[in-house]
Amino acid sequence: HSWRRAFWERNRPRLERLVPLRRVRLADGAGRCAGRVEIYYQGRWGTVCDDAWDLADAAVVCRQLGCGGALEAASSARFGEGSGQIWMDGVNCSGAEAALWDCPAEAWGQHDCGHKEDVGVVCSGQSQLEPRLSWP
Ligand SMILES: [Ca+2]
Ligand SMILES: [Ca+2]
Repeated sequence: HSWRRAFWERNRPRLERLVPLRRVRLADGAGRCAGRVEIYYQGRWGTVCDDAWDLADAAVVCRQLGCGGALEAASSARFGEGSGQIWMDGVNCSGAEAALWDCPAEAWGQHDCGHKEDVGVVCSGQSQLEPRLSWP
């Protein structure tokens, strides 16, 4: 079905915004704006290796999540070891990218790491998106 492929290629940026094929979240931290960086890609959640991980990279994740600036770029699985794929390694953001996967890095899934090197971030912002479930 080449027409389908052509349609997809022509509309890819809009379609990916409607149906995100890649997502990012922070796991096992205090709230949704701190924790281990996890990336959803090809139907599976995975992690990011700490080789070259720094504050510029963390800033991109924090902005992408609507969590303000980055206070810390955590390495060595400070928020615990993830599981599954290690999707990114050698991440080298300038800090201006809209998404972590817009940053220069090794190819998806190419790494020389173990989960003991999973990265995390601590962002300055609090969750703006999650409803509060308790009374003040
Ligand atoms: Ca970096
Ligand atoms: Ca590496």
